[in-house]
Amino acid sequence: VNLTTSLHNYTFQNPLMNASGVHCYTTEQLDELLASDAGTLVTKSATTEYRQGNPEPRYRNLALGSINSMGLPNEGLKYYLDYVLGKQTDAQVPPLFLSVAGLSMAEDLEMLAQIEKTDFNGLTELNLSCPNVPGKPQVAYDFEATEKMLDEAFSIFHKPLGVKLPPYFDLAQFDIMANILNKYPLAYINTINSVGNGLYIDVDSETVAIKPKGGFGGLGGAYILPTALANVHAFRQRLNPEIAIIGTGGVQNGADVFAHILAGADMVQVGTQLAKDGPAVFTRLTQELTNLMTEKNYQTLADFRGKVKTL
Ligand code: RRO
Repeated sequence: VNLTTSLHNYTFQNPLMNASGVHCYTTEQLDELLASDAGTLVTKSATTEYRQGNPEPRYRNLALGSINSMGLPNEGLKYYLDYVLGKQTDAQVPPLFLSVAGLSMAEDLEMLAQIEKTDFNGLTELNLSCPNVPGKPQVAYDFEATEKMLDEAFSIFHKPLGVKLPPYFDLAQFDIMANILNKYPLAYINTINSVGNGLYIDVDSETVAIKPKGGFGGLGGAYILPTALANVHAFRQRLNPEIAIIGTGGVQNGADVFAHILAGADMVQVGTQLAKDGPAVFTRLTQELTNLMTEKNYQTLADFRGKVKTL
């Protein structure tokens, strides 16, 4: 069995990686991902400057997933840019993903301009879907703002660029967003971010699970797998074949990775399960995926990618 996958001229030994925000704040955590069985990594979404983020507790594991309202805590773009630039000269290191999430279009453009000036040769991910900064709506739920953002981004940025999208729930939203995305030379889309503004309530204590925003936060884990698969598949049906898809959301085991690829994912990211298990999760997931492919007599990911059957 061969787990090799490619995305926009980049090749990876396997399709698995962390979801941005999980185990990728510090160089120590990033190094642990590089040392793991993940195919590559993405850094925590950066702003131009260090941010402390929201008050704790701001992340909780739940029986069926997770809820978070981190509020974009990060070390600032320079920290993550220095990290990827330092690693990319090592031939053992795969191509890396660098995530940015400005609090305004101007901040996004400033960060893209900074990256453009360097010789970073990996992929840049523009996060248009952070659900947790009070007063800042998720950009990608505003179709006009998204189009404007992409117009401006591609006018100044010429390296491989992807966008991180929030989940959509209406087929009309997929039509509109795919029409916009197809106008640009995107390397990929990453779908989905957490399902924004869920509310977990513990009935014993009659209390919410996290402190920021009165308990509202982004859902991850098993709660969101069908929504994630729907977004991967709906976009695969609508996007130009040149735009790759990273499937993110609800992966607990190798069968879930397989399902994302059946829906059309080129690579698959792991958030909540990585938070629960640590980087060793990638050893288990690659093994479970390999076992399942062997049982099913598939040699490569291309043998089943996008080939989900309908009734
Ligand atoms: O930091 C966060 O609160 C956060 C971000 Br930027 C994001 O994109 N998705 C998420 O669930 N949390």
